[in-house]
Amino acid sequence: MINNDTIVALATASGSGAIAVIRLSGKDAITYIDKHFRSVKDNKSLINQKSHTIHLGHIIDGTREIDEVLVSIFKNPNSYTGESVVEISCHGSQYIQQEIIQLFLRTGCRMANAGEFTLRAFLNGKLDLSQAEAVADLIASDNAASHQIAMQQMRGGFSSEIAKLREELMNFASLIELELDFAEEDVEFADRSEFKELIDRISFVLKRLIDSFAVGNVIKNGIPVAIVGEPNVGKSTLLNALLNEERAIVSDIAGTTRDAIEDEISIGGIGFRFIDTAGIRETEDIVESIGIKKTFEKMEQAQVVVLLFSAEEFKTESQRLKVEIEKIKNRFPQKPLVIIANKIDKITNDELGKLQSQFINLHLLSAKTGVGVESLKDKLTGFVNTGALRNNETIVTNTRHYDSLLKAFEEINKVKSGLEMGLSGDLMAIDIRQSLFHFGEITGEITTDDLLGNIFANFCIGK
Ligand SMILES: Nc1nc2c(ncn2[C@@H]2O[C@H](COP(=O)(O)OP(=O)(O)OP(=O)(O)O)[C@@H](O)[C@H]2O)c(=O)[nH]1
Ligand SMILES: [Mg+2]
Repeated sequence: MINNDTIVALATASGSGAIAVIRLSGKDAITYIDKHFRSVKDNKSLINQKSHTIHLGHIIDGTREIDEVLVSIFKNPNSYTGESVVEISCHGSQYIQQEIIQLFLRTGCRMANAGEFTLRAFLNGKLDLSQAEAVADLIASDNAASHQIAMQQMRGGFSSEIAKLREELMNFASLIELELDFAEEDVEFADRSEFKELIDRISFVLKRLIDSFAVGNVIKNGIPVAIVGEPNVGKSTLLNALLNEERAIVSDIAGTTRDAIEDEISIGGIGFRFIDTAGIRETEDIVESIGIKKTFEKMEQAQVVVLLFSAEEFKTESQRLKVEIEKIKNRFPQKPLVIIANKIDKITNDELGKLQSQFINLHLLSAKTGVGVESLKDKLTGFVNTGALRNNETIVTNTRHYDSLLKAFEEINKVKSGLEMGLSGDLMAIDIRQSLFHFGEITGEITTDDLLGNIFANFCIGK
């Protein structure tokens, strides 16, 4: 992939705003802007300006002024992409944005593909592949946790950990391969006990990174929490209370919610996706029964299930509820379950006390008055293991990295048992090379055009 052309794209969000930024990158970026820029004060040529300078002037198409703008100049190789980059800050009218972009397309630029600026940064060695992916994660981050992880990955925390292991392993691989050249002499350049120590260390780090994906995946995608229960117990009211918004229709008619309703909020810096579901009951109604089927699917997919009953029912039908709770527990034995008595505003304090002694761990709540909603949020964050996050450890959030780590781990374990069995150097070298390959996949020492295409296609245009 060699890029000889100069690309252009809108870098800010599409639509109108106070200011928009249009970005050019490539060998002719500065020549092109110079053609269409007229300084406000003097007749300066942008070609002769220093890198990292900003210039006030007009974008002109022949004699026509399109806008008054600020132009920032970054000269190759000191820019985001490593090429010459020009950023035009113009007034954020969509008309102006389009006029300027069209002007540069006519001048010789090509419209940038999704993620192409970052792709070029990668190809020019400005960032490695996992850092480039972190750029997309950073843009997508919408809570403190995903932001923290993306920032850490973008700074290169993850890559440097991988690169270090890879280098050490590479050194040993070379020594072992060197031994092969002296096969007749039966020499050992690679100290086997040192090697074993390294393999153990690598295997330990890989295991930690692989395990971190359980947390990372949850942080990146939000934690799905299904709110389930019989009709009319207040599931939709609870959803609204959690979101602080009238998201779902609430009514005293049983069977109000028929389709699952989802929305996300951040609690304690972590994204939670709440799913309000159709109340579970026997029904003849076809639409409702489809909704109920969906409820069970959502429970299946959820990380946590919030099971709601009405406090009044607890009072009058406690035996039945015990059976219902057992049913759910048996159906989803692995799933963290929060059992809630809602509508506690409708029962007396005495009755509340009784309830609590009868059902341990029952969460008391009134979705209507808001009592118990905050403590429910605390309980939910308790389900997320945030230890790694607090300690600022590297957390893997990317499925591609996770896959490569698993494969590398598998190969390293082969090397390990090879060492234990006294496997010959040539066979061991193969396994080592394989694990090196998977390390390289993460940081991008080893890539294919297909892989790059897939990764950068998920970026926005202009990034
Ligand atoms: N007093 C009191 N009423 C509540 C409370 N929570 C919900 N309600 C009322 O209970 C009724 C049913 O509430 P919804 O939130 O629609 O119940 P739901 O579980 O979503 O019901 P379906 O969608 O039919 O399954 C409404 O009239 C709510 O105002 C509460 O904490 N206290
Ligand atoms: Mg409802």
